[in-house]
Amino acid sequence: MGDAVTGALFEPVVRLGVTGLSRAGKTVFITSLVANLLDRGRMPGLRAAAEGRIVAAYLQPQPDDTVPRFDFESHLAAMTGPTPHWPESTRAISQLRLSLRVRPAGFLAGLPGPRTVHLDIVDYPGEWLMDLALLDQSYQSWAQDTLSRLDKRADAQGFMERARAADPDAPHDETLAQDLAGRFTCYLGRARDSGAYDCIPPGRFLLPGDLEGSPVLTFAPLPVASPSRRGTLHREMERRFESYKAKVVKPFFRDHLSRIDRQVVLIDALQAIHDGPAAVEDLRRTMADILTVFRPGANTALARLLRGRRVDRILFAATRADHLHHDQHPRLRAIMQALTRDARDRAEFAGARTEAMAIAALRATVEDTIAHDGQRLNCVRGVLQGGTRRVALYPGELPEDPAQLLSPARSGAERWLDAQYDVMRFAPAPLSLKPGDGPPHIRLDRAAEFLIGDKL
Ligand SMILES: Nc1nc2c(ncn2[C@@H]2O[C@H](COP(=O)(O)OP(=O)(O)OP(=O)(O)O)[C@@H](O)[C@H]2O)c(=O)[nH]1
Ligand SMILES: [Mg+2]
Repeated sequence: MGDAVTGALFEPVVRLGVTGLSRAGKTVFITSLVANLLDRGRMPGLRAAAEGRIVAAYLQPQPDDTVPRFDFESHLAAMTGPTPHWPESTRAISQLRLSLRVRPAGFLAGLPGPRTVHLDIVDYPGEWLMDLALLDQSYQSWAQDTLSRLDKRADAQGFMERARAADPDAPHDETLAQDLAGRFTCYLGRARDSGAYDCIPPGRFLLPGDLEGSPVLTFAPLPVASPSRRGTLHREMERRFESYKAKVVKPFFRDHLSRIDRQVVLIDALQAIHDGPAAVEDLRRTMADILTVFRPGANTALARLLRGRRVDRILFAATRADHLHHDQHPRLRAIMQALTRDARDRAEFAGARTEAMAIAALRATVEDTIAHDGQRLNCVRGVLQGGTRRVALYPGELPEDPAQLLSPARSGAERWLDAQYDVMRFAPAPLSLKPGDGPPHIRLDRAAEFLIGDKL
């Protein structure tokens, strides 16, 4: 019994959730984090690594047999191979176990030998989190909400016309249901591609995986006012909506989310700032929604699904900080902190530690100073994606006071008053890594310290 107890005590498992909307940088983050935990030369900000207490790190078969393995080796080969490129988009949940042999610190330091800490990293699409809003809604209230939002968007009018023309009380017609669902899905895709940060559920419509074409994904919001009658289009839409909640949304929260201890939410804040005040406002709303997911009120459907389990640290990380000269990093962080604080207030959030950072999981640029119109500009240089030319990027000066962005965003301004922020896509740079060094990054070690440092 002594052994069993020591085993359980000294082989803790930390489940780290990594999420973010599509293209936020989840795959790159996990790949670089794992590579930098295997080779810790660039991780001085992770205390256990700096103190030399991590004696070994190795990948192990993960404990969940039904979740796809995160394809670390291929992603790393893509990013650090002879012709470096970004990894392919990944569209579902995946997982990886990294085990660390750690010499204890502090009052446990007298214990014999190192102990093992298992880090289970789970990559899942942020769109799936947004489905939480559905759990407490009926088909009718979801349809009304969604239609009133879509009504305001020009690019949704194609779908809206069809939805208005359809008679919910007519007998169910599968061709019509498919047509409506198809148009609705197309709209969701367009909204996402145009940078709508405020993403509209159902999240699985855009990332269907092996559910593609199945009835749980073949429904759409219809203008309905009265209870559904048997055999009608309305009744069938309602049934599929309920089925989506029961068979898609609930299992995700119950089987995956409920087991997460630490969470990082990756956010392409620079893109949102480039897109303007409305995008920044969407982002702030989304962050509050995300916090609600991790700390649900006691009597909600989610709290029952999670059975009391709660995430205790959440990091909001602005990715691609390598697109800014380091003299602007504190400003990007201040903006993220202000957004996080706001989201916390909105979500009436208490209990877990939250932190905001500006990071780059894989640094693709170098810093430079150029002369422009008699001024010296601090910029970054890199090779543009799909090209071979090295270019300099001066994305514009972020304000020192985050309120200069957040206030216009909140008050519904259409564009920034006197500023403009550029974005570019850089390709990963060819690397020649010293033995013991992982890929170059910005503050990935700090992110790791916040997320798992206390467990090592
Ligand atoms: N410069 C730079 N670009 C990055 C970094 N991380 C991600 N990117 C860019 O962001 C894109 C998306 O990164 P991924 O890691 O594939 O994003 P994801 O969240 O896994 O995307 P999906 O799998 O499609 O949901 C990459 O193709 C890069 O262009 C980074 O640290 N630095
Ligand atoms: Mg991915």
